[in-house]
Amino acid sequence: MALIDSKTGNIIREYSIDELKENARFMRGYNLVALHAAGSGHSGGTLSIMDITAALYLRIANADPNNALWEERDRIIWSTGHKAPSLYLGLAFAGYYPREDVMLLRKLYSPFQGHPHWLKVAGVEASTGSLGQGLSIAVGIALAGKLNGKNYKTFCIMGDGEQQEGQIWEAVMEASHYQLDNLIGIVDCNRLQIDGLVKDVMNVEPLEEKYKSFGWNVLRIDGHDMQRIVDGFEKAKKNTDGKPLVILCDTIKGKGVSFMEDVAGWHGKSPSYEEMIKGLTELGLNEKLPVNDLLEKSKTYQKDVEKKLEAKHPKFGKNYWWNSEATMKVKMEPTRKGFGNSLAENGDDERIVCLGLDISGSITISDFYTSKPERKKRWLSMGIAEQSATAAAAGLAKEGKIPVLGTYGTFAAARNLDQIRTSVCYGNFDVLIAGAHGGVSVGPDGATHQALEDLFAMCGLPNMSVIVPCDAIETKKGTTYFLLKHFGPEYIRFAREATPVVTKENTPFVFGKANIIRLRKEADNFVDAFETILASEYKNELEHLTIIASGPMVPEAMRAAYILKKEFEWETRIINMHTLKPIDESVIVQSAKETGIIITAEEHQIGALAWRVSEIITSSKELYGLPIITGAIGVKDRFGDSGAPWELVKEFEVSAEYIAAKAIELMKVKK
Ligand SMILES: Cc1ncc(C[n+]2csc(CCOP(=O)(O)OP(=O)(O)O)c2C)c(N)n1
Repeated sequence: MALIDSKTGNIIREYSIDELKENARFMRGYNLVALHAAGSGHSGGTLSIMDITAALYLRIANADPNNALWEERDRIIWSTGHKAPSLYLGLAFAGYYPREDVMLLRKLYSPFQGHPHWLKVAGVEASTGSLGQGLSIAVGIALAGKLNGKNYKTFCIMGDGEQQEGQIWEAVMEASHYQLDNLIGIVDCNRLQIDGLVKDVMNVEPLEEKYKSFGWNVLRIDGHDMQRIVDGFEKAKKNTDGKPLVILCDTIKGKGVSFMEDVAGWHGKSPSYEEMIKGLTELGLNEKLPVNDLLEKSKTYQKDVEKKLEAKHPKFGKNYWWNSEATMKVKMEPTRKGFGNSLAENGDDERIVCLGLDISGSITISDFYTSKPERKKRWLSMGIAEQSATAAAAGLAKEGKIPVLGTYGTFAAARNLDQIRTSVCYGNFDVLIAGAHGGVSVGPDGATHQALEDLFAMCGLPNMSVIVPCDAIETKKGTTYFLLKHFGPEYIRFAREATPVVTKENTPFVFGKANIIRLRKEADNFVDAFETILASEYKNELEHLTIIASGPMVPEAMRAAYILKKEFEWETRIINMHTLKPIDESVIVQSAKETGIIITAEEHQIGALAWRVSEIITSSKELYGLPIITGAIGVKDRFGDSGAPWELVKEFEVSAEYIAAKAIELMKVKK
């Protein structure tokens, strides 16, 4: 069977092996153009899975593109959400929507998010992006199929690196226990993951024996030989012996584009224009795709996005955006660099061990050993297995080590939350956890990769200490403090994107004590216009209002203070609350009393900072009866979105302009 008209039962179209090959080739071409237009994304894994995608969506799976929720359809779950462009193209080629729509990949407000969301695109069966969860979803769908007496098959596409997630093996057990012979696992065995070869990062082989020993049927095929793919899938669809079946597909990462093939560096990279053309030429498609029209579609959409964003952004007398004019000039550097710099500088202490979670270069944890190969013996690659690595870190700490682990904030502080709570915090172990790529400004990867709730949990855990540094320099200071001067569970949260550097080497940094930042004068460089003083040494200057900010919101608060001074002559007290736990209570109480207006600013769901500040204000005897006006800037109870980092800062209303607009609103009610 294949693509079916669900009303009549007639087959819409049948594809021969040669036609499937040809479609896979074109899908690879569209993939390159979409990734180039997006300016980010995953080239390697989308190309390795493309032949399988073509076979599944055009010939193997029963589906009706005009009735995406047809009850009898086969379900396809993409556990490897980062291969979303292949999924989108599979659906487009099957006729769910025009192929050119995929050119909106990873753009703001677009249904074609960096990782698939089933509520946004017809034909997408599950929202994924956090690896290791798809097979469990597939087990649920297959179980429901059995319970409901349905004949559909459930396919689940996984990566070989992804097999390192323990949850996969829980689902493998469940499928076998419930005799789910309506479930077909597919593993894209391209032998690479982000940090290198799967066998070096954390060996998962022999997969065949492993699946068999869990009671599964196993097929191993060449994932680029269309005839074998189709034969394998047809055999799998006939599987009815009470055992689930997995197809291990041997593939090449980057398949079809010579300079991408087998190169780990192409995992999460998109091609430049020249690389796209080179790739299309190799695929024999340079003259065959409407490249200019496709790129035009993406550009036109992008222009509309920018217009929409600009229309909603609060307006002032002039443009105060970063580097818009000489006085707004700042140096931008990714905060994550400070983390790597500290590990590189302080890693000689033999007690320090760093645990890699397969995203080591990007979050800079690998700087621990890059220029000091002798430290490699203290580098523990744990694979994509955040939960086990967290508890292993507790074990290492118990035996006197100082373990450091880090990954995206969502996977560093949510995926493994119970392990942090019970194994690390309850035991009160000296484990440093880095939540990298925090906030919406991680950008086009979208909602699944944007840590917006991590600080609720981390600040809520007894024994945990939390630092949210405002720039690369402060990230280095915070990391060094946690590493060498502090004992206990520690969470440091920093961003991916380059953000303004607003502190200097000699700026005070005292754990648990906030800094006060004041705009003093006009200067050539934005940062030089400000003075920073340790809060405990600050004398009241009768400012009109206070902004309490943490992380990358500190530079935004400084810009807001600049806007308010220029436009209204108002003086703002900015508090850099770099330590969220333990929070500096006295500066909050003092500033509430002295300025009467407190605005909090956090790149997080509103509350990690705002609610704590409110609680301190409302419960402080010193403030009883005083009219304190408060406002909160942060994400308003929504999931993130794909988009460029600074677009998201605007869309999620966490820019200086939103802080300034809030200040104007509150100043109107201040007596
Ligand atoms: C829970 C979780 N941890 C980490 C990541 C970040 N990440 C995205 S892709 C990837 C590597 C996946 O490797 P593999 O499964 O082999 O996929 P492929 O090489 O085929 O792209 C990682 C670690 C994630 N998305 N989810």
